[in-house]
Amino acid sequence: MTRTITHADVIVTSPSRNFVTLKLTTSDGLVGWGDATVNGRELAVASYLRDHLVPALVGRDAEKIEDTWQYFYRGVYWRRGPIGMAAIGAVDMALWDIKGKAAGMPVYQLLGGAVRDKILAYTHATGWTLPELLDSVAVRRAEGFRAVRVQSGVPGLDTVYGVSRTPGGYEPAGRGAGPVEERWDTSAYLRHAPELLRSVREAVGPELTLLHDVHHRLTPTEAGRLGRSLEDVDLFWLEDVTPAENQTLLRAVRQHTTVPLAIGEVFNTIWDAHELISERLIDYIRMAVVHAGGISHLRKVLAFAEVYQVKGAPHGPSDVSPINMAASLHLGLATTNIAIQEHMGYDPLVFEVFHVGYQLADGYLHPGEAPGLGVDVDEKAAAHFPYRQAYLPVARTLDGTMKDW
Ligand code: GCO
Ligand code: MG
Repeated sequence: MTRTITHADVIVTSPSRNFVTLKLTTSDGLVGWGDATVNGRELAVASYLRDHLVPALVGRDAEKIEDTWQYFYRGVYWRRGPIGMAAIGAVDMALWDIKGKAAGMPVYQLLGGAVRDKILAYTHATGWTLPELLDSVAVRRAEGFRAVRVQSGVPGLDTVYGVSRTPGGYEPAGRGAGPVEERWDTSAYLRHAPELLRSVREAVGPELTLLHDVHHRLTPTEAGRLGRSLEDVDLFWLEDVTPAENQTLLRAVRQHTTVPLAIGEVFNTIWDAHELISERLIDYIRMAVVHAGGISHLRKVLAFAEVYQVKGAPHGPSDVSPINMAASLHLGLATTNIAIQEHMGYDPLVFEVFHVGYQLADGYLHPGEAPGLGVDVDEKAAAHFPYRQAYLPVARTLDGTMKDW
């Protein structure tokens, strides 16, 4: 019996923030779910799916995951890019979900089975000042986390990436008609960050795993200097030190510091990272399942990285849906060179729409044993939260020049 795709529906919902979800239904009544969310550009992916992929999906053989991936990647001519790759990523996730449900197995079993019992998670701590940041770290530790990303305010700046001015989690996307403009001052940041991170390490002791995200703000020279000044802090990694479109620039950073480097949350194919990996200019590759064209492509990126002892550490912010998180956990459980999974967490409203089977306990994640990806979407609940316009901020330097956010 051929299992064909009979329906492909795109759902845009906003339970506290926007998510784009693909639903595939097969001729024998199976349903597969995929995440297609690109923060701040949600409707572009929804249109790419609805207007361009859905017409070609209906009637296709639902069993042919790899062939469908190749069909949409090679068949598009204008290939790569975040919008197209997220759309392919959603199709790919949904097809793995269907294959798992058809087999009665969790997707990690289809990927070769578990190579570990559970996946180490890291979460975020945020504070405007050092005492606030330390309080936030203490809360995260009390929740069981063993690895925490620490971000703090910078004296002289009143908005800083990763830092919340209100209690609770940090959410960069602002709802409204246009992006918020933030100010950035690299000198102020470089004067402040080393001392701040050293103080955090002294306060928390040697065992807690600490990470820090620079969010694409530095030149290679500045990044080398920062890395060197942080070597005694024992960071698990320093993330996104440069914008990294130019992969070869990371060579300069490597020449100056042995601080572990992580990069890649905005990459979408191996072609964004092949030199970084093959020259071992990074230690961790951060692509998310959705933005990297799904499980099928990220699996290949990770296999390539394994050859060079580069590890995977998938992006897991609040702006990819729990379907992506589940897919990441299935891949993570079955892939030897996954080091850690980001788990920023979600607003409770998100779980009114997305019912998840994955578990977080004692600082570790597990995808669960339900067939497929193990996430169900409540379409009625989704309909209660219509799309709302939202943007990520933009950044300018103190003289008003546009800067990478
Ligand atoms: C991270 C990221 C996010 C991004 C966000 C943009 O490391 O988790 O940097 O916080 O800023 O995903 O949409
Ligand atoms: Mg990041």
